Amino acid sequence: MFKKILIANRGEIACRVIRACRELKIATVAVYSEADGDALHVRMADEAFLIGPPPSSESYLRWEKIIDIAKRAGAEAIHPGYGFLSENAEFVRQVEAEGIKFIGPPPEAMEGMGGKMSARRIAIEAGVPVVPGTTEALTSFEEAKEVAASFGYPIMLKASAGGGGKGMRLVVDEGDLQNALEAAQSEAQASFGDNAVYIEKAVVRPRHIEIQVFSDTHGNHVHLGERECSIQRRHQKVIEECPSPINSPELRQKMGECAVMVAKAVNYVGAGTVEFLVSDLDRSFYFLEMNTRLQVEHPVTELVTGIDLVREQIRVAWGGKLSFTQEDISWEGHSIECRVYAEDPDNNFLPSPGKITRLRLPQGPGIRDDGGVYEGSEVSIYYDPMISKFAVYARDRLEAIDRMRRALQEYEIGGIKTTLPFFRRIMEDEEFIEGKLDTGFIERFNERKKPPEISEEARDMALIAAALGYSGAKPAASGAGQPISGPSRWALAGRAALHNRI
Ligand code: MV4
Repeated sequence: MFKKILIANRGEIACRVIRACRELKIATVAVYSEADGDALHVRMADEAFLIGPPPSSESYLRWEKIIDIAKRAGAEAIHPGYGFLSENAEFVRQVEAEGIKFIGPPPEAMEGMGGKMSARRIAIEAGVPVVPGTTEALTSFEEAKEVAASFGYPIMLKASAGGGGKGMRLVVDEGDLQNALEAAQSEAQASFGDNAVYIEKAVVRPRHIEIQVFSDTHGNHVHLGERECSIQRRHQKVIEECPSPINSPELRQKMGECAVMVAKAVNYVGAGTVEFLVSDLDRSFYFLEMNTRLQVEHPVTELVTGIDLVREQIRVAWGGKLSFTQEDISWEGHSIECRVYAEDPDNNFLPSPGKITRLRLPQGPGIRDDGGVYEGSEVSIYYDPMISKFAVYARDRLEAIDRMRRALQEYEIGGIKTTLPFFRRIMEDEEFIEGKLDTGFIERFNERKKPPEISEEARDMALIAAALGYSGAKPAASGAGQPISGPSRWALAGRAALHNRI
């Protein structure tokens, strides 16, 4: 096994990888920017090296410096985490040219899946259903008009190089096509230096469900089931769960087989994720893209399958065979993860950097916190403001929701605003509890939670009712528990006293 690994990342994912290394008795090398001298990953690693100024373009993306440190420190492998250099095929080639193992897929697999059009061609070739559409860049408005008419509106224009919704437009009829095409192309050019845009038929109210795949260098390819990731805000996942509320053994098997077909088609190695859009109407599913990295939301799969994906990544990079076969994998219980961000949910999710003056993590049954901060750490403006991923595990979905509610009450982060209050509200939401999830969930949720436009008289009555302790709230539909609308009064009083707030 490797004796020493360099982690080319920061925050919670660097900490996650260091934890796996420690269990494997592998020494760890951290790299850090000038903004991260006191960061948790630096404290956790056996060694740490400064790589440059705070902006990631001058630190975490400087691959030549990172490779140089790996060589100096004697690291035999580099784990890229997610983001930063994790899907950069050129980086992989440079790492391997120095005789260092890259913990991830071969560069050819990254390139094959790197562009949406190329990924679609590979999936079609493999016999996997893709959303009806084209696989070549549009060359003119006339062509776009013809193609769109042949598929029927609504259609989506998508940038081949796209990600995060950039260069993507929904077009509901021909009248909007020309403007949308020009906008998508210029956005794609500006964001990715590539104006290639193609057409897909739009799937109405889709679910975003992805399949975790794993491959080794001995030709074994397996899947570890699905993650439901429909709850997103501005193309950022917010809550993920496993299994999907619409899961059935048949659907999992069908999607799993398709995901494995994609992995095989690109000679995949390591942990990967195949994304699908799933129609709520008939549960038909379509390949969307493949992420050639370990994903943020991997813990929900780990909790339900019992498999440590990072440990397995390291084993596979070393050249070992997968430690399990497809038949060995089973799914037990239900897991839900909330991404805790240093953002103000009551102010349009404005980033809220600053010092974490208080941190109290939930404890007790069925809890997992993948954090990257500690009490006293600074949340910097330079990087993604996700400070922790918080997951619960229970026997079934309703028990998991009850557990998440309880845990979110225990969870306290002081000094900065976080998305914790937002999650407390979602866990009380009827649509969420019923598992009616699609990519429009957050938007509808925000509409539902908007304070209603009411007369002053009605508002006064409501205020009086509130003061008298009346509540119009319906009990939530959860099986086990009663709805919890925030901490109980004794808890609040106790906490306030503790903090000298009273
Ligand atoms: C779609 C779609 C409907 N039909 N493609 C958004 C980001 C990108 N990864 C794919 N996206 C979508 N592609 C077709 N043909 C709807 C979305 C979409 C979406 C997908 C997943 C999660 C959230 C979303 C929010 C809006 C739109």
